[in-house]
Amino acid sequence: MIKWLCGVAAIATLMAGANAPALAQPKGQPSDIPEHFEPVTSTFDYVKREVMIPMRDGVKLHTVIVVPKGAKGAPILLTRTPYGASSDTSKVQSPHMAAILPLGDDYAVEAGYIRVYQDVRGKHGSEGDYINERPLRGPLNATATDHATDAYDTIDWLVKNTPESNGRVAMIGTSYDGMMVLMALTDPHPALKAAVPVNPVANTWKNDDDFHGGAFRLVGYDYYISQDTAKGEGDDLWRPGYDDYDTFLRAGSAADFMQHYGVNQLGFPKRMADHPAYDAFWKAQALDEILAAKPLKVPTMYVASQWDQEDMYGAVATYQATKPKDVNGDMDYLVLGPWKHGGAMGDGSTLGAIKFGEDTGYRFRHEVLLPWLNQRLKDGAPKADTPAVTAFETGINKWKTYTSWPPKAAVATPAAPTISPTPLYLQPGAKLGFDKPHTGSIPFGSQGYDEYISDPAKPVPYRLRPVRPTYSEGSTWGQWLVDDQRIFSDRTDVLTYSTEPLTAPVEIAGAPVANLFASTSGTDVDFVVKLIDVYPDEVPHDPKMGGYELAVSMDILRGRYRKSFETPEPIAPGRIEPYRFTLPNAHHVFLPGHRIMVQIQSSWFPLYDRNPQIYVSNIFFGKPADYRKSTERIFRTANEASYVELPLLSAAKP
Ligand code: PG9
Repeated sequence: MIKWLCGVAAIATLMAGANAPALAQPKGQPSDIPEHFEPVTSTFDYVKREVMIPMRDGVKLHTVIVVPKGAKGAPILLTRTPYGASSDTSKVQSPHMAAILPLGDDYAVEAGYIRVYQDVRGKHGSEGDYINERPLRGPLNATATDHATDAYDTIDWLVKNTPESNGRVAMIGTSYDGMMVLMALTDPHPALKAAVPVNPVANTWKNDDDFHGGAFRLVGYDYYISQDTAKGEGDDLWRPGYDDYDTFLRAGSAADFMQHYGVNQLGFPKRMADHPAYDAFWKAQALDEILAAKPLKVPTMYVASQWDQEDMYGAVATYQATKPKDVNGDMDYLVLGPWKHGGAMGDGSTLGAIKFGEDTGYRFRHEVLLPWLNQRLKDGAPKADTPAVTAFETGINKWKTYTSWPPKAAVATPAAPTISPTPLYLQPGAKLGFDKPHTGSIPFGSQGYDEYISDPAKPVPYRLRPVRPTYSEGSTWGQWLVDDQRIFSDRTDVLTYSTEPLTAPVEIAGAPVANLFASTSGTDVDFVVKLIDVYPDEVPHDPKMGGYELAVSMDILRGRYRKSFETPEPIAPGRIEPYRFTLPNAHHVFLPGHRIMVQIQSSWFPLYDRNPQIYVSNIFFGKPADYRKSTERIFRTANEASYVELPLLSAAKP
């Protein structure tokens, strides 16, 4: 039809051209695009306002305020983010507030909260300079502003300029946004009535994001390329191939990778390379330690994920550091769920192959978080009676409540259970058991250790290859902690120990602790310890889970930090030394018929950079010739008994 009309018009023009003088070309025809288009929003159930809020130093921060239409006396829920306030408030174009906001805001929309997102200074629509993880005012920040003052000034402005509000504000945020919540708590505005740091970055060196046990997370470089190369969202880090295992191995050391890919132009990655140990630089910004030294002023619900692939440290550590100050028991709360990073704010029905029997994220938001917030934010809301600790127990898929974390009671009762730290020992024949090795438990003619060769030229992958880039399309990065560990148990550079099938449940609540007695033929070495639940060979209701090796808790220690995170020390070749390190928190039941497994290895690549295995002053700058094979021995004798200490909830041994 259009074609036909065009044809007719063309013929008409031609004919006109043949018989008549040429028509003057019309000048300045009005554009079809109006100078200002006014969207018609009268049917919308919300009003969206975009404002620039002035901070005390004159810098203005871009803030999006979404108000339920007709709201009066409504509380405000504020998130400060480096990831884009506009995108957080425009998931789709819709007349419905619930549709334009992230899924995890469902409870707040249903309860009539005013939702506010703000770009932190220097990012997206906000003025000012961007400093990644800008330290609080003090030795590392000589200016008069930080994220605490920006939160303060923002809240001050919001309560004075949002006529629909009741003057009460809560802050919530996940990960970096969770760190913004923690920073606001260091000097809170009086209108800040509740805080919810979800998987917050509290201590970047101590197991949040970039360092674990002193080993450095190579795969984090993607984050800095997309986050720190542009005011808005930067490009993804390019790749020469499909498998990150090859990409990182070919690059060499972390510094070589930085140079090859241009990461060495960025401030924060450079600062990390300059501060490989837990020195004054990291301590001055350790939010768990900073908040522990401040009075508790704002009720806070810390939200942790059992399988947080990024920030598994911050929530529990900051809760535990601040809880002793909560003398009346109404300031500090902890929730531990069966989630990945940020999973509390999504659909928490499954994680990878693991099913939880319900949408645990939805239940948390509606039945735990919302009543707790309402009590503090809404006029006349009922008391929520939130327990100090709410934790989902995986294995049996049940929510439990406790008065402390880990659960401790002077006298244990079913209502107030307590943990007893219980060693699960490595034993001869690749076995694990609760009986301590004793003199004579080593069969005649065999040694009291197991050994393997760790070769930095062939590091153990952290997941099945090809390892896809962290944030690539369709990436399953968020579920790598629940990957089946079966593919590693028969590698010759991985030691694997397991119990017999259990005859009674083994229930843990808290942080398992790895205790190795080990020697190396080199002068530095990493140890990775994995605590694994091995499913029975057959699982009739879910056949693909037959024999599945589900990691319940695992982490890494860089040997040079075995005595002190601040002062690294070489290892004497061949000397047997203790290596003790805490694994991430877990609340799990190993069920009858299952087996408990421990895997030990000396690399986890390319999640972490390779240890050269000879002592160099800064591993970031290791040279190709520094990377050497070494032999690791893990001891299991009466005097040098290696074990994983389980936070057993029932004192009874299986
Ligand atoms: N875990 C992310 C991050 C924060 C800070 C530095 C690097 C990564 C995040 O999701 O915000």
